[in-house]
Amino acid sequence: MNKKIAFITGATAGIGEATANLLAKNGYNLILCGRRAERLIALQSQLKANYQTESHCAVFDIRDKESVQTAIQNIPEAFKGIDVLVNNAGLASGLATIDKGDLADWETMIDTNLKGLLYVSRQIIPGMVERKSGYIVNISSIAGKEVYANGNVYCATKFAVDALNKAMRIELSVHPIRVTGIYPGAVETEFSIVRFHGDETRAKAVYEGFDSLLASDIADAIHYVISTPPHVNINELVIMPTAQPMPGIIHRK
Ligand code: NDP
Ligand code: 8X3
Repeated sequence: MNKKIAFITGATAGIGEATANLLAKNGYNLILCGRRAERLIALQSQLKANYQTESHCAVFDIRDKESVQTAIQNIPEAFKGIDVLVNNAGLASGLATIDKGDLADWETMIDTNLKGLLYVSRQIIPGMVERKSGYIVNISSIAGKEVYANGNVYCATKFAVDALNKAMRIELSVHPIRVTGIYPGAVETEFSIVRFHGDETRAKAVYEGFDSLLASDIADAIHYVISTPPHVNINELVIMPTAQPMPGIIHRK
């Protein structure tokens, strides 16, 4: 197998799923990760039929460090030489002022967006260091650059991803491993359904009256950065809908 291998967390939906499709189309073999096994298996068959992609489904919860370790250690030999890690899995849970926030929501976001990203990275980076090659794409958010009202803990986790993105680049460029942070504004995915705990009506309203970003826009950016020549490192890409110049301002029709 001489195709490059990309490991994508959160491949069952949204940005991760769109990225899996685009990278498969562009000749990558894939390790597809998420908790919803049936979605990963369906995606695996679809990518095989459409692009002859070989993929391995790794079903695990990134919050559970033992599961992360076991799933990554059990990757079949043919997929172990990971070229690209896309740290995408993440979520917002709730939208409330800091005096009213739900502690369980806070813990879910911290455990997923920050600790989960660390658990996965800690398992994969040593192999990249050993092979002296690799590309890491960290999906932060515009919420990792600007704080908005009621975003408090979600923003804090995405600022943390920004810090880790910089830290990885400082520490890993010597190997040489390249590291890019991507900071999207509003992308219509399952994100708001998850944020509002399954309230689809409230989620739909977030994207009404303007053209939000599409998951495929972020997949295009990921494909672009990992396709640059080895002497180029795109440090960061902040990508916003034209109608959302900053968090909190959306020009609705
Ligand atoms: P989706 O809800 O559509 O997808 C989220 C993905 O993350 C799913 O595949 C989900 O898989 C996975 N995931 C969530 N929690 C876990 C977990 N504990 N273990 C393993 N996988 C998990 O949202 P998006 O595609 O929009 O979000 C992707 C990333 O982009 C997130 O980090 C998000 O913060 C970020 N982002 C999103 C923006 C947006 O407006 N949509 C804007 C800026 C950044 P499963 O449930 O099957 O485990
Ligand atoms: C998601 C972007 O602005 O909806 O990370 O929080 S925002």
